[in-house]
Amino acid sequence: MEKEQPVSQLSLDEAKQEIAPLRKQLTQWGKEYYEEDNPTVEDYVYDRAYQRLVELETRFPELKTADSPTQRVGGQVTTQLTKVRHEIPMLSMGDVFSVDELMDFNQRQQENRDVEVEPEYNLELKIDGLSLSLVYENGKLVQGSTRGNGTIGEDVTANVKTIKSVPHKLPEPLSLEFRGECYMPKASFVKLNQEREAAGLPVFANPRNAAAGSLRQLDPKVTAKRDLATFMYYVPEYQKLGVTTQAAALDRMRELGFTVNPNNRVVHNQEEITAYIDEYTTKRDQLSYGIDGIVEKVNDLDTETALGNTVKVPRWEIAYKFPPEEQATVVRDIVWTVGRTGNVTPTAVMDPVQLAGTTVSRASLHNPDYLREKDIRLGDTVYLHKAGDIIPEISRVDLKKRPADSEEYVVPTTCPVCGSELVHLDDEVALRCINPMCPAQIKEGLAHFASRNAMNIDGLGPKIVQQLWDKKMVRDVADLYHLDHDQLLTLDKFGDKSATNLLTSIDNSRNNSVERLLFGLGIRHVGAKAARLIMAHFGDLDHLMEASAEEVANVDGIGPTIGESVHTYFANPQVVDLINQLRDAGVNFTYQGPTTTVAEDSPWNGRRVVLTGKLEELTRSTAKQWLEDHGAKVTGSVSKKTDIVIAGTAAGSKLTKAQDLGITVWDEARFRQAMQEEN
Ligand code: 1X8
Repeated sequence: MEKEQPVSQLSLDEAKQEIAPLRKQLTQWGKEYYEEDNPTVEDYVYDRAYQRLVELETRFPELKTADSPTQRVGGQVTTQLTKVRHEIPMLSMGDVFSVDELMDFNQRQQENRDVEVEPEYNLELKIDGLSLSLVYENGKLVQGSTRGNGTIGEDVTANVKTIKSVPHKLPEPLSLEFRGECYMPKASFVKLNQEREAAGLPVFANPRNAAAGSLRQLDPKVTAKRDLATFMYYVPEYQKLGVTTQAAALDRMRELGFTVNPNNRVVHNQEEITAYIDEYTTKRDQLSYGIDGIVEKVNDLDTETALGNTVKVPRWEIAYKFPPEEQATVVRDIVWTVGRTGNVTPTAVMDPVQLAGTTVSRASLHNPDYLREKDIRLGDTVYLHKAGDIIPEISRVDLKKRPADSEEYVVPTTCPVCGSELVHLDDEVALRCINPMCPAQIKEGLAHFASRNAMNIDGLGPKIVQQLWDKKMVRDVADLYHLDHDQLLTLDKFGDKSATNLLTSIDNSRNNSVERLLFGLGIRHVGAKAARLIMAHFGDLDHLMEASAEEVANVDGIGPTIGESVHTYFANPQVVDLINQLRDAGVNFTYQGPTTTVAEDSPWNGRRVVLTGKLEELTRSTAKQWLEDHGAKVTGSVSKKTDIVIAGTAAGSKLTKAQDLGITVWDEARFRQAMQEEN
């Protein structure tokens, strides 16, 4: 994103090409943010993309469309709450990402005025919550509503009345609308998520979503149980309050019994603006509520009115958004790994750096397009940030630090494991190894076959699979059923007991209901749930193998993609051969009725995890239970077999050992992110 061409250098055609997918992406993100209270990208990613669209549409007005995200304020309103119309629209603000941009904004604003002197500004904190309108009649609270799309919001009166900081009655008989932000304090957010976790409910991604999810409830009793708070900051009809400045309006609101944030400051020049921004960039982490920037407002309210609004945003106020936390480091290597489906993904390996509380040395580069787009090269100095505050990501390359002899990174054309030609299937961005005999894929496939939601062969994890492969004892899943005791004794650290146990597990798996087998075969797009639906319908594997793509697609809950994929898979003679071998090995092919499976296709299956140090937001037992429910083995000591160490604060020797052994270490936040992804 960082490396995109300046809009000024684009041709109309290039702009056209860029603009459609950009709009689609922004619409999707907007929907997730405004309607589902569930954003999938960080705000600044959205903001930058949005700005890019604004720039494109400004330079090429002919490309503007009525349904562009730039033509909408906020999202569309889709909940079942009663709708309310905002007589005075609730606009969102424009935003800037640097002091320079802020100064440009001020300059342009100044040009819109016929007064020489610069205006006084009132600076306020930008609270990370959702906008709220409170309407009073004769001093009585009669309506609370959300912004919605700016014109139509949602009626949350009953919910708002449960918030302690919202006065039901004012000391004066005013008929007036007040606006502000509804938020959830950081500590309450943490506590709420703990409780939700314990109750097995999905957690909220951040305090803003928690606030939105709590306020936009059909049942006010739910809202009442959540710790919501408000900061009020705006009175559209300020004249009725008898004030002339924004700072005085804040004081008046405080007198009326509203909670008003105490950190506003009236400033007069750039130095004072910069000082305020610097101060709160530092203090931000110490506040008990989240802020994502600073709001600058013209302090004189008549000047505010005179400046007015553009179609979409006010000319008298602007948000300065904090930059994300970043660290510079150097890329030393780009490694490629082959997944079960042949997906070949690059990972950047960098000099370790401290970033938002953890040591980071690897970041996924997702696919070749991403890598090319960012033009990341070996030896490059790059900036790392954490997406969603958790997942390390390279934001950009520092081109000034690029070594003189640097060469464009050449994406491999052959599989790093089997050497066969790599391809892009359909229009996929992913690079794939489509050699069905690729050892990496087969090994991943074997481990998947044995995994908990598939054939559930206890004791057959990736490490054993590796040995079975190296010793040429197993080449496909059918071979597993011909292993004998003596062979297993040759495996590392295998004795009589472990050999017997593994053979018993393998033997037991013959009797599994067939949906486990179908899932275990690792057919593209067929997850545990789809496998269950398909087998419940067809009853046994032979009937399924005779079915057309359409017949499979017609199963309730299944669609054409899976239908096609299943049909293509079974049309392969090598597959038919494998199925016959499994049949001969006595593996059950019939559906035996509903069984319960834990989280579908959980990546935690069979993982060995060690918990160490003090966890702040989760209890040790909740974490352990969750891991076990998702198929992980939680063990007490770190060894080479350990897959992941989850380290809380003050972790000691286990953490050191994990680092020595090069084992993946996660902090609590990273783990919580993973929990969220699974839920
Ligand atoms: C949004 C916000 C504003 C203020 C604080 N926090 C916000 N999230 C403020 O004015 N102090 S103004 C605003 C808006 O969308 N107009």
